[in-house]
Amino acid sequence: MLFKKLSDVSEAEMQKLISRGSGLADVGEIVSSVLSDVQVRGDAAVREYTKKFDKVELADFEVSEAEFEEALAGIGPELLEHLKVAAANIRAFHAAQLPEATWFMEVQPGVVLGQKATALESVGAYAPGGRASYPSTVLMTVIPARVAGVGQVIVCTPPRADGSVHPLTLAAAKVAGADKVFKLGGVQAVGAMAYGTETVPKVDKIVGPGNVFVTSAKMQVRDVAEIDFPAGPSEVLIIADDSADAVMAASDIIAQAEHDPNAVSVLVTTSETLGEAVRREVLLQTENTARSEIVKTSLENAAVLISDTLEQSIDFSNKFAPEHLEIMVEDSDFVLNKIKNAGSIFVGNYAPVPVGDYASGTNHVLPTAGYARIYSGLNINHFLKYSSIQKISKSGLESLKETIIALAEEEGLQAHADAIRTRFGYRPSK
Ligand code: HSO
Ligand code: ZN
Repeated sequence: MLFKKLSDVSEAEMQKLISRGSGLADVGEIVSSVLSDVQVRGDAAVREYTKKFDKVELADFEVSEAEFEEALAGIGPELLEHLKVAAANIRAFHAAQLPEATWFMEVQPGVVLGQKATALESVGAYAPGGRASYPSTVLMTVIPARVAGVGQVIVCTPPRADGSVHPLTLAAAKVAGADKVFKLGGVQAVGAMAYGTETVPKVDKIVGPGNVFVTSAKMQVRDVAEIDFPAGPSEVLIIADDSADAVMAASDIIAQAEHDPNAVSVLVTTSETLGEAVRREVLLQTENTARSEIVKTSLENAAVLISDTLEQSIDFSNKFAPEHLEIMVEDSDFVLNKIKNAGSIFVGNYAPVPVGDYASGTNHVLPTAGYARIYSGLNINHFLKYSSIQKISKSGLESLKETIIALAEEEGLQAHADAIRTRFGYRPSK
C-alpha cells in the first residue's frame, strides 16, 4: 500500500493511480476469437467454452422452472424478505428517475416540438460468478429494466462447479422479474446474448459488470448489441478529514479490496494522523478478514495519500474519477458541490459502499477504471431511447420557410428546398 504526501507522489505513481489499467488491451484477441466462434456455431460453441472455462458440461443452459422452485424452496423466509426490502428500494429509486413519457413545447408559433421515450425491446443482464455469486447484481440490472418497461429481460450468470446457479441468484431473478436465466458466463455469454444462439435469444443491449474478458467482449459486440459501459474490478476513493473514523474508513477499504485482486482502494486525507491510523487499521483488519488472500493482493493497488488542503483532495478525486466515492469530512456539501467525476457518491460516516451495493436503492453497476469521467452508472436511461417529434402547422412552416430554403440551397440540396416549396403551391413537375 502506497503511503505518501500527495505532493510527493511521482509522475509514474500518479499515472498508475489515475490511468489504472482496465487490462482490456491484453485480452482483445482471444475474446474476439471466442466471439466469432459463438457467432458462427451458436450453442455448440457456447457448450464447448463452458466446458473449457467453467469446467462444467451442461445439457441445458436455461434454468428450468423446477430449478427455480427448488431454489426458492431452499431459501429461508428471512433471506427472501431481505431480498424484497432491497428490491423495493431499488425499484423506488429507479422509478423516480423515469422521465415524462412524452412531452411537447412550442418553440415558435405553429412549431410544436416534443419527445417520446420508448423502452428497449430486449435486454440481457450479466451477473458475474467466479469468486462470489452476485444475486444483488441481478436486482440492480433487472429491476431498472423492468421499471423502464423493457419487453424481454434475460439473465446470464456462470454455472457453479456442480452446474447449478446460487439459489439466491435465482430468487433474485424471480423477485426482480427476469423472464429467463441462462447458466452461462464469460465471453461466451456475451456472444450468445449479442448474436443469439439456438437457445439464447438475441438482445438489443447487454448490461452488467464482469471481469476483463466479459468487459472486452461487451466492448466488441457493440455493432450488434449496445452496452452500458465498461464495469470492471471495483474501486473506492475516500476523501476524509480528521472528523472521519479510521476503523470505519479502513473497513471500507478492505470491503472493496475483497472483491478482486485487481480492486483499487484509495484514501486521500488532509489529516496525516488519520492517514496513519487508517494504514494501521487496514493491516490489522486484513489479518482478521475472511478473504484475506484476495485483500492482501489488491492492497498492493491501494494508497493512503496526504493532501495539504481539501481542495487538493477534491482535485485528485476528479482526476481519479472513482467508481465509488466516500466523503467523510465535516463540510460534506462543500466537497459534494465540487465533485465532477464519480460513479456513485456516499456521504458521511454512515454511508459505506456496501449500503449501495445491496440495499439503499442506488445502482451498484458503475463505470470503473476512470470511465466515470464520461459515463453515468446504470440508470433508467440505459433502458430507454428517445424519439423527437414535431407537429407543424402551415403557418408554422411558413415562418421557417425562407430559413430552410436558404440553408438547403446553400448546401446544394435543391430537392430539400422544393419539399418546402410544394407546401406553398410550387409543383416541381410543371
Ligand atoms: N461493489 C460492487 C457491487 C457489489 N458488492 C455486489 C457486493 N456485491 C461493484 O459496485
Ligand atoms: Zn461491493
